Amino acid sequence: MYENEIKEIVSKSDVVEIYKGLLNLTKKASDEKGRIEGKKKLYYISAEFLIGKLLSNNLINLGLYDSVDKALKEKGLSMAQIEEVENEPSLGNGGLGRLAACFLDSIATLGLPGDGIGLNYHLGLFKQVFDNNLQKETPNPWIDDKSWLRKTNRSYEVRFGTATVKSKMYEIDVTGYDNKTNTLKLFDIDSVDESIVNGDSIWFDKTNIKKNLTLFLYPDDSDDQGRMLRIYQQYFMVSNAAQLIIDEACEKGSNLHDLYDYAVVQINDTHPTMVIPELIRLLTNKGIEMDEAIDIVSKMCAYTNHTILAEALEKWPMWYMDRVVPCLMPIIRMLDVKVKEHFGDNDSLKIIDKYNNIHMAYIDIHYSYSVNGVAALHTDILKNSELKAFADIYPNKFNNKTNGITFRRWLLHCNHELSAFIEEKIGDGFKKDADELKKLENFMDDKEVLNTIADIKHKHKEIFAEFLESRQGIKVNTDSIFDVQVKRLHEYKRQQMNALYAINKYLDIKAGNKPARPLTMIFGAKAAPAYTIAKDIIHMIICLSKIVESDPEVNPYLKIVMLENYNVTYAEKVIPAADISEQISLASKEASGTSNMKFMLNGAVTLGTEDGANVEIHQFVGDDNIFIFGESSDDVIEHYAKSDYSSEAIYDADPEIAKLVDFIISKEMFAVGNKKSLIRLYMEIVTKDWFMTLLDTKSYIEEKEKMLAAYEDRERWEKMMLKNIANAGFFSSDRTIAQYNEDIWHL
Ligand code: 26Q
Repeated sequence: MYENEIKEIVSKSDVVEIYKGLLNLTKKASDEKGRIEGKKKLYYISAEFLIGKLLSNNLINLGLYDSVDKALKEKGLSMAQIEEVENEPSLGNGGLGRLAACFLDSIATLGLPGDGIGLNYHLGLFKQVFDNNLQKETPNPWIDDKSWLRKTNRSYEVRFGTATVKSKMYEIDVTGYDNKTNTLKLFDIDSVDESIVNGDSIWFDKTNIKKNLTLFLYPDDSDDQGRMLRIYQQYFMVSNAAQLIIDEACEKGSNLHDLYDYAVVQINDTHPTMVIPELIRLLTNKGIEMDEAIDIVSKMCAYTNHTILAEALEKWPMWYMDRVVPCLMPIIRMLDVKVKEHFGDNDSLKIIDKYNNIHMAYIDIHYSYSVNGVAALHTDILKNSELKAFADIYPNKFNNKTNGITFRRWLLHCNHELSAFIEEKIGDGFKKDADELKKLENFMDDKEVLNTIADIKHKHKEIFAEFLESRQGIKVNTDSIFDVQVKRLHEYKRQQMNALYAINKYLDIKAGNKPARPLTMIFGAKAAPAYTIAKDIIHMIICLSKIVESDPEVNPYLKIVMLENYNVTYAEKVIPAADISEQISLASKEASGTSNMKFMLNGAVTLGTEDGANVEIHQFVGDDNIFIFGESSDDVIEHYAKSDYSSEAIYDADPEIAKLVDFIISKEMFAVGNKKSLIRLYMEIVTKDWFMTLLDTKSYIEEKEKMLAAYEDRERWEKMMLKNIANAGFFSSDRTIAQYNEDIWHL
């Protein structure tokens, strides 16, 4: 199909023209596939969709990739060169946003009618640059004539307390793999003004809603105005969503009393919570009685929780909401009163607490019909501790949906070689039924298969090395072990513990213990602009990389790399190249993790705690094919309950650990780094260490040493790789989405 068009496009003289030609061809092809239709439709509302570049992904899903690739090769070009032309939209922070993108892919692939609803942030999340070994944030513009956005005529009025705005809806096609098309709908306003941003910073006037409403994703919320803007964005998103849902249902013949037969809303974390009162408000405006409106809305909304960190559970002061969304406040107050009528004046269930804060998650739990966690352990913790009061009154609402990833992007696209080799061995059934990967276990003793898998890994180390060099001018040894930790920077994810390992290795080499094989430690992480300690940790890692780099005694054996502006594109390069997948969060804190699944699928072996979906990965691969260490989640939860953890006690009692922590404020570090930042980090670890780094540091170092030794037993390691790939099937988002549909959406 489209052979002649492809030939003509590829014959153009420059890569930008070829890209644009392929963009238009892809848009046309996805349009010709037709839309996925059905009486009932899913609306997946999310403040974030971290979709990544789309060209290759769409070509794969439309079955055009191989023809394009072949035509390009005939002209001496590669797909990678064309991909370079496309900007990556940065419409998400991390896991939650990327999950939403994987879900859209699987929803379309399974042929389910379901659209994403979000915001068209012009400058996205910030772009990270390193300046003086520190993170600096700059804008990340992505919308130009090479983007996938399509402007529509749909427009709604959204009324805030202070102003009224008129929206414009944009669309991006979501192609299903060998299936029809859904859409991602992104709302925006015409009056947004990118020129209010100060130079190449992310500073802007936060008061002028008409100019800044969809300028950035999650503006800095370290002050009242930033937080208020967040509420403006959230309400703008859900008011558009609610109006769209009602319009589309009416077009299909709904009389609104039966709205739940036409629409189901998945609320992605608490950010879209206001869709509940907004739908109730709109239904009552259309003449439906309040009690019935609440009943209708509760039957159509389902909520996903992505975190158990108290500080990330949104609660907003009532006065913000009074100012920004006054028309919702009578409804929210009434929802609160009804909870009290039912359950009495119970503090742990109240929507509006005694300090007049509104708990967004509690609106979701009381007024939706499903509440789910994102991994088995996470859901258990929600039910048994964090949200126990709710699980007791609504035992049937709670359910688990372990996260998944789309194999189209995270295997077929990012690792063509592995995907093709798997197909050669077990056929192409795994592309639609991921469980078929299990057939690879038949080759566990096939030396040739094991060797080929190792060769593919090496090839991806080379591809990554070339990419890294072109991006950051850094060279890495592709015969070294690639040890990778890429994820948002947060203390609970414990990049600082991995950095303590680096210090340990550095000191060890200095003491004369040369490792059997060089180690390349790769980090990638953005820190929230106002999260000081997170930025201090990035600074520490960059300083360590400089120290190691300039020390000829150490640099043949150890390399530390901090990827600049880690994003989906970088992930697609570094994950297939990884040997070790670092998943070292403090047990009980990582809801699921999804990079753990991507690494596994690409043949990396996990070094992790029993946290999030690591627990399930462990169950699938068995004790011999994963490296587990650290305190259990039960014990961690008990430490918090008893407040009996003291990092200072560990520091005082263990000179080995003290030596590593002290290095943070050594003369070597001060020579390359910022004294204030390093001292602040040192003090934090020694006197606070809220996420118990020092508790697990020893067992972490021991386990990692075991892992490096295991790597030298090549056959054992290759078997571990194969075992991980063969058991990744469960973590396909096609499985996750099938379960959402079976248990929640019923499309
Ligand atoms: C909340 C209040 C105020 C400002 C910002 C926020 C906020 C913003 C983003 C809170 C949370 C997020 C993002 C959370 C997130 O990405 N969670 C991750 O979700 C993944 C998908 O389920 C899981 O795999 C990860 O474990 C979880 O950390």
